[in-house]
Amino acid sequence: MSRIFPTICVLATLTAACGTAAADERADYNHRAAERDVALFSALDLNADGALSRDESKADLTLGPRFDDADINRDGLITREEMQRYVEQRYGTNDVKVRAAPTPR
Ligand SMILES: [Ca+2]
Ligand SMILES: [Ca+2]
Repeated sequence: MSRIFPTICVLATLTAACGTAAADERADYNHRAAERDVALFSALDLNADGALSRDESKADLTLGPRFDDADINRDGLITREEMQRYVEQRYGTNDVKVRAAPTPR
């Protein structure tokens, strides 16, 4: 018994450390994925109206199929607010912000 207890303690410590590392990796992955979606939103908004139409979103093979998930009110446009909410819900992060639309030229 006295020899087993230290081994159990070491295993418990290693397990906890692995769990923390896995959680950190997941958080990093989610943060990068959120940044990618936010960058896509800006890049695909070709007419710079601050919203993505279904046609604009089709230019990206990963965002197009998720259009309906992000278009919360189903009006055929993903607004900045909808994209912000989508990113927060999908990736569990609120530290990646959808930027305002650039000033039209
Ligand atoms: Ca647009
Ligand atoms: Ca919408």
